[in-house]
This record gives sequence, C-alpha cells and structure tokens, in this order.
Amino acid sequence: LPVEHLPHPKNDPDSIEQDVLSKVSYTIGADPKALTTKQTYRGLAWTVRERLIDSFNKTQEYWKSKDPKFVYYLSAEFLMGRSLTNAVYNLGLEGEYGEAIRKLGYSLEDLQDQEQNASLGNGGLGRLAACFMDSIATTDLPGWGYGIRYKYGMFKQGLDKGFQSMAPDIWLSAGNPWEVYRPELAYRIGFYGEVKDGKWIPAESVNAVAYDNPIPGFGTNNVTNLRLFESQPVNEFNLDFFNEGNFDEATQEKRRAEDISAVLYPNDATDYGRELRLKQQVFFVSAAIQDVIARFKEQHSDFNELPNKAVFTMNDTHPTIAVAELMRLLIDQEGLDWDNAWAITTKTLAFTNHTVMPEALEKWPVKVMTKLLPRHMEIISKIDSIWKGSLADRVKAQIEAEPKAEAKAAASEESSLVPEDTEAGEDPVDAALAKYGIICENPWEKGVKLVNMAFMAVIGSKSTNGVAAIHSDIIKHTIFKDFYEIYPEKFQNKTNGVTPRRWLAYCNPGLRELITKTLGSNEWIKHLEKLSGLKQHAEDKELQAQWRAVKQENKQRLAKYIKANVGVDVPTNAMFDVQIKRIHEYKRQHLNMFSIINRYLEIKAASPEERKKFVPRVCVFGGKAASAYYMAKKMIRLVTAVGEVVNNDQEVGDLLKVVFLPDYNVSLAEVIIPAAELSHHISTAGTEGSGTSNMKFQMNGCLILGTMDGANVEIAQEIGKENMFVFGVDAEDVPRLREERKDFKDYDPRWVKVMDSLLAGQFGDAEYFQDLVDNVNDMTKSNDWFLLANDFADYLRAQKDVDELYKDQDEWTRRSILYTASSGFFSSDRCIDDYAREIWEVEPVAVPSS
Ligand code: 26Q
Repeated sequence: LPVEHLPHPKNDPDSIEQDVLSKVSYTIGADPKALTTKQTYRGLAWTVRERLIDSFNKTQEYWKSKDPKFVYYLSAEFLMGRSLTNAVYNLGLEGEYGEAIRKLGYSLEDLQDQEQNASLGNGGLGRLAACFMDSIATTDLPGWGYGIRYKYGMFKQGLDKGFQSMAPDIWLSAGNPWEVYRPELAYRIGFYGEVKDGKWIPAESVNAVAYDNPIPGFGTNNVTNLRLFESQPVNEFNLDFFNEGNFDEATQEKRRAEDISAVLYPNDATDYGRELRLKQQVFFVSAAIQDVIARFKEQHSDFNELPNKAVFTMNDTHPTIAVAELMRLLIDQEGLDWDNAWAITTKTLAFTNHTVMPEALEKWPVKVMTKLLPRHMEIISKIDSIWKGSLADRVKAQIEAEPKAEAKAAASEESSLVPEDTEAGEDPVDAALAKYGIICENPWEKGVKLVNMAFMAVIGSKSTNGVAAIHSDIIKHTIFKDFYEIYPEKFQNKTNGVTPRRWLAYCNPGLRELITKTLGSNEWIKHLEKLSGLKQHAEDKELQAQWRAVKQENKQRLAKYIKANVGVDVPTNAMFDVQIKRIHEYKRQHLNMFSIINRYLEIKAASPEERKKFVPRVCVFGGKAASAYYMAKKMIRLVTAVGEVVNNDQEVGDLLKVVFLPDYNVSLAEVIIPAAELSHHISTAGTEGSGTSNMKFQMNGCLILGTMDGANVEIAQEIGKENMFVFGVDAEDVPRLREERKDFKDYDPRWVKVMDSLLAGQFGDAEYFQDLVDNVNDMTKSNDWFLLANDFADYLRAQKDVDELYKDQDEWTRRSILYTASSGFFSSDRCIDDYAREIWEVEPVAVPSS
C-alpha cells in the first residue's frame, strides 16, 4: 500500500475545528447546524482518538523494532474515569484544542462533563492501576495493561430517603471513542471438561476478543496500551434449536459467554466461591498470557528467553491463576518439561498484595476449581505437594537442629516454621502444612478444601510486595510469615503513588498555574520532586493570599455542585472537611460521624456567646457500600440521618453542615479534592494497605487528620509529623487492645452522650441504629474490633487541634503549601520507576520525534 500517502492529523486550531465538524457530521451523523453539547463532545472525542491512534501506532511499531523487555500489568480492575481532558493535555494540545473549541462556541469544561466515567473498578486498587498506566506511558516504559472490558462497571449509587440505592452503570450507551476494537485478535478460553492422557478437553469455550485503549504519556511521544478483553461466543446461535422454535436454547451459548465480561463485581472485599468470578479471572489472564506468548513467538523461539522479554505483575490475588495458566501453556502447548516451565514461571511473574484483611485474600474451593479448571487444578496440586515436601523438610531439619527442650520455646519465636498455635499432641510438620499449604482445609467447614491464591502467588513468583512501608512490614510478619523466612529476598515494599497529571495539574487548574508561576516552570508536572521548591515560599504572605484564593474558588465550585445535587446550601467561609472512600468499618466513617454528633451536641449546649467560638464546618462524605455489606449501608444512613437533623436546625445555622454526595466516582473526586481543606484517613492502625486519596489531598494542599496507618506514616515523614493531625493507637498495640475488654462505665463521657443520643432516637429510628451502636459499644456483643471507643477521646483532641489551627489562617495556609511542596515522593512516576528498577527490570524506550 502507498503508506506514504497516509494522511496524518494536523494539530493547528483550524484543522482541529475542521476535523470536529467532519466528525460530528460523518461519524456521529449529526446536523452541524443544530448540534447538542453531547454530540459536540462525541465529535470532538473522535478527533482526539485519531491523534492518539497516530502516536499509538508509531509507539508500538518502534517498540517492536527495538524488542525490549515489557511489563504487563494484570488487573481485574482499571478505574480510568474520563479520558478527554487527560488525553488533550497529555498530547500537549490544550492550546490548539482550546482555541478550536472556542470557535465552535464551547469550552473544554462544558464538553468534558458529557463523558461517561469508565468505572471499571471498585476503588483504590482499580484507580492505582489507572494511575500506573499514566506513569508507565509518561516514563516511557514498554508496558501494557491487561484486563476485562466490563459491559457494566461499578454500579450507580443514588439516595432513596437517605438510604443507598443502586442502578446498573450503562457506560457504553453512547459508544466509546477511546477504544479500538480488534475483532481479528481473539483467543480461545476453555472451561470445565476433563483431562485425558494429560490433555485437557474443555467442555465449554469462549473467545476473548481485544479492545485496545491508547494511553498517552505526558511530555513524551509515547502512547501505550490498555488491552481489555470482551467475552464472545464461539457460535453465535444454534440454528437447529432455532428452527425447532426453541430460542432460549438457541442463544444459550451466547448468553453464557457474554455473562463473563458483563459485570464488574461491586465488592471490594469478598465474593467467594462464585464460579463466574473465577471464570472472569481465568478469562482475562489466559487471554493476556496467550497474547504475550503469541507476540513473543513472532520474534523468538527459545522460551528460556521469556523472562528477559516479559514480566507480569499480578494486581492482588485476582489474577493469580496466572501461575497455573503460564505453567499449563508452557507445558501443554509449548512442550516444556515441568522444571523448565517452573523456572521460567517463577522468573516471569511478580505479585502485589494490597490488604491484610483475611476476608479479602481469595481462597477458591478445590471443588469449584476442579470442575471449572481440571487441568489447572492438577498443576496446582503438584505445586502444592512439591511445596509441602520442602516445607516438611525444613520443619524437620529445624526440629532436629534444636534440642527438644528448646523446641517449644523456639516455636513462639519468629525464626521458627512451627506454627505458634500448634495444639498439644499435634505433629509440628502437619501443623505447618495445614497453615501454609496452598491447598488447605476451610477452618469454618470441616472437610472442605480450599486453594489459597495468595500463597500460590508468593511461591510462584519472583517477588511479593506490599503497597506502603508499614503494610509491607506487616505482611512479612503476619500473613506471609513463613514464606518470608524461607524467601526473605522475595519480599519488597513499593509505596503507592498517584498521577500528578489528573490529580493536581488537570483537576486543579488554579493551583497548577499558581505553582508554575511560583516555580518559574511547569517541569514539576513530570518531575514532581521539584514541588519542594515551594517550601521556601511557604511563609510568603502574598503567595499565601493567592493560595487561599485558589482554594476559595474550588470551594465555590464544590458548593455549587452540592446545591445542585443534594439541595443543601453550604457556607463557603466554613472549613471544608471531607471523607471520601469506600464505606468500610475499618475505614471508620462512623468514628467521624460520632465526632460530628458530639460537635452538634456541644453547639446545642452552648450559649449564643459561646457558639461564636466554634469554627464553622461543612462535612462532606462520599462512598459506595457493597450491596451485601449490612453495616456499611447503615453507616451511609447514619450520615444522611444526622445531616437531616443538623442541616435543618436553626440554632446551628452555618456552624455545621453534613452532606452525603451520592455516586462518588473519579470525576466527583476531581471536584471534591481541590476544594477540601481537611481530609480524614482514620482507619484502625494496621488495617489500610496504603490509601491513595491521602496522597491526592496532600498534593492539593489539604491538611490530613489521620492515624499512623498505610501511607499516612510516610506522608507524616515527608511533611513532618507535627504538621499532620495524628491520633489513635499504633498498629502494634491493636491486637492487645482487641483482647482487653473495657467496661462501658470507663468510656469518655462524650462517647456515652453520643451513643445515648443515637439510642434515644435524636437522629430518627433508634432501632435501626441499634446494632451499629452495639458493634462498638456493647462488649457482650462485640469487642469493638476497629477500636472506635478506644480512639475516640484522642480523636476529639486532634479535632480540637484542627479547629485551633484553622483560626490562624496564615499558619493553616503555610501548612497547606508545605503539604503540596512535600508531595513529590507520592507521584506514581516515582513508584513506577521503583517497580521498573527493583522488580520488573524494564528500561524506558522513548519514541523519537519524527
Ligand atoms: C475479592 C474477591 C471477590 C470479589 C472481589 C474481590 C475484591 C475486589 C476488589 C477484593 C478487593 C478489591 C479491592 C481492594 C482495594 O481497593 N484495596 C486497596 O488498594 C489500594 C491500592 O493499593 C490501597 O491503597 C488500599 O489501602 C487498599 O484497601
């Protein structure tokens, strides 16, 4: 083909305007004389798409010619949000597009709101994957993401009389200009059936068909790829059944196939034993590995080269079936022997753990696996028995090496493989195998065997990492204790990061311009450590005034959103106090609420004179509750119930407002975070892996009220602990405090008043809140597992510190500037660079300008 005649898009404003008109007419099929805003957005997006694809093609071609080692990010979730603004800015075309859009009578802001969010994730883990894609592209790493193109993403949340309501997220209804369909790229994925003479004959098969989502880097020509798979039937429908008039039977295969990539599981902790969930996992993992192997074979013939050309990162336990799938493909399809395949597998996979909560570590019933994936189960059994053999040898050697008398004492020490809780008479080898086997017995159901996916991932990969320093330390001594003793060199930390493009430069244009003006350049957007240059200006009164003006503008933008969406007028001279994240008991939104109730009671009890001393606050909550999570739903209702009372109390007036903003998602976060002055990161110490919104708030100069948990610990180090509002017990004290039961009468009197007010029905239906209260306040029914009562007094003390500081606006603003100035470490560029050098061993390959 005469490819030299291929027309490349031109980037001057006139050409862009022409392109938009052409797209709205011929791609969207709209009348350019009577365009709606939505049609204009769609036409515009298609012009951006062409420019992305142009650079995408050049990048992929260049990489192919260089044949570097690639990282493949395997994740069941990618929470991308909107793409328009990000793409225009990352391509460096904001000026040209701005002008073209103006000529059409719009602004980029008008049009960006027309885009549906791509909410293909639950929360932190999914958004982390999205930030990583941005940083992989920006730092020029050869790296792709692999996941599922869910037809329906995270559910839409509404409020119905103050209770959470849910509706499906039909995000593809207006088409998706950000993806490129590749019908020619389809991989066969098998399920069920049997293994005959070592060969698996699946009873059901589907096609995994690729959609490529180009990911532009910032300040580079590189555009990388997020490849998402859709599940399609091998046969569209059965004509014989159709002709018999049996339409249900005729289309059954199609429906079963399409179910696999239909819905994102909207649960960020558990959904065990669900066969469809396991199908989703093996579906995208198998497609991804087959795809990589196919490309590898185009250029190589020796599989021992694979670890030098590819590394897969498994984002939590969700893709860990990759261990068995890569083994299966190497042995069954490529003819390698077991030892060779194992050596390659354990050099090619890496594993990231995001939580220590036992309920979130996937364990699949052997029965389910054997039925769905018989060949994988054979492989897993063999890995397990080899592992158990080596574990038994080590335990035996350890026992022999230690004199009998000391054996028991040694058993409680960290250096022993013999479980601490070995029961009398129990064989120590059996005890170790029961505790650390990949295949183990379900402790809640005798005789039911489970596959511990996290253990398989640790054994089957070259590295295991946690997502913040404290978290990586905890996993070494708790959930993966004995693995750490056997393979200490496998364990690493990689403290999370977030992309400063989306989470500062693009969501907070006012602050972007002010920072660039103060630093004299915008290099900080790509080299976030340069923000430290702001430190020397933190005391500059003029900068402080401008800094406050930006915050004020952002607060007004949020106030407008609140009024429009929940109908509450909020005073913009009040402190904007925010807690936005998934609703979980361990994240303790109810602790925040109890302190708000306490504030309300104090305002009510105060004289008109005393009331003047209160610092006015607007308390904003947002977050979704998993549908089966009973307590989380009650926590949402607690926010709205208290809001109904407080917001309508004339005596309280503008001193306190409490709002719950429904349908918290990426684009709502982009409005809330720049407007926040105080944010809550108050998980019980030792429970939050890292947290990533804490970093986003910090970047935007929002002060943090937090516990010594997750990445808060490192944020405190960067900004100086005295500049953060820290409270609560330390992680190492948590197990002891959970054992100690306090008497009700020992509680802080303010706590007792708050509990009483709820049980007296001051905020409506007392009966409804009874078990929420019991869970933290009745030691006969629970032991306050997340230590709310325990941390309450110290929390109120920290809240008082917050109020006092807010009265000194200059000092508050100095700290705000300091927060932003100290946030460089939390760029996902830094995080990705650490992964690239210390785990993936992948090097940047930048596409030259042509
Ligand atoms: C498991 C089994 C079945 C169905 C669903 C799941 C499931 C789905 C999503 C389990 C967990 C998740 C998501 C977890 C998550 O978002 N973890 C968060 O990861 C962030 C990025 O590392 C951390 O900052 C947070 O601390 C951590 O909670």
